[in-house]
Amino acid sequence: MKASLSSSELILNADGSIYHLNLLPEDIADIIITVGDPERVSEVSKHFDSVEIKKGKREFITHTGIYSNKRITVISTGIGTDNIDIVFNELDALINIDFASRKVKTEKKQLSFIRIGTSGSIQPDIPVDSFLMSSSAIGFDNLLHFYEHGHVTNHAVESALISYLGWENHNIHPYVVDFDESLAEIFESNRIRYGVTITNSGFYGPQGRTLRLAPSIQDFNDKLARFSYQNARITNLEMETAGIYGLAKLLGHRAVSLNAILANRATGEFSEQGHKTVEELIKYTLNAIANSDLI
Ligand code: R1P
Repeated sequence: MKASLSSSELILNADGSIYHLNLLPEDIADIIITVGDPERVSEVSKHFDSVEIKKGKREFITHTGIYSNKRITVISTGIGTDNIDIVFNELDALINIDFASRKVKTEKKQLSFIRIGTSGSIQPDIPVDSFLMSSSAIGFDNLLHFYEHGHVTNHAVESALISYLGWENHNIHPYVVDFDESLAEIFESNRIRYGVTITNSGFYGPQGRTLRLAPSIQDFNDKLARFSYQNARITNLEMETAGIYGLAKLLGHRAVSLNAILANRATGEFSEQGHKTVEELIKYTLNAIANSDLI
């Protein structure tokens, strides 16, 4: 007999919805687009043929609707892997835990997650306004280390990076997780380049930006940009992808992360048409979903 989850572990609101996301099991589709910015949710759902659900709480805004015969949910995660922890555990609970009995279901369902996010390139040849799919993500945040089997990682790259950075005894232990290849195929085209994405726990110091506080690691981004392993190099920095890839893998879901490159940290440029670039990535993603066998 499986134990029931207590009220303090599986927290439900008075209407039976899950605690932070404020959603009921029937509110979500099997195809889920995640975006960071809550305002980007309607930028996606404005393209839907119809919208059946609009709900939200805090930074977690959800719209579910139909686009070209596909039922799709778009949800904002806000910024960072701490929020990814909430969004992925609660979305998974909506489909894989029976809320009446509070027990994990025997038959698990798989979701397909597509992140439409923004990111900064650290390579001069990856220009602003380009699209990049993260073929793997390196987490410098610590999220995955709090889960059993959280080491769902590519150990070879991880060891090479730790040794390259001289971080054998450092208090940050990077974890490396790959995308889901079968899901990635849907979004392939000559418009998309592939890259290795670093996910970090902040936007300034952790991404090598200095306003008033000096960084603890000198030339951090240049150092990362020069790392190479079996012809792969680190291409860009953002704040969610490693958490998304890691939790998707641990929970048995599929995930890819698509990045609109808005900054080039190597050349110091920032996109002058960021909104248009994100809009193009949204249309690109929806079109790829429409032409796929995803259901
Ligand atoms: C920082 O400005 C935010 O932008 C990027 C980072 O990952 C971080 O969340 O992604 P989003 O535009 O999807 O939020």
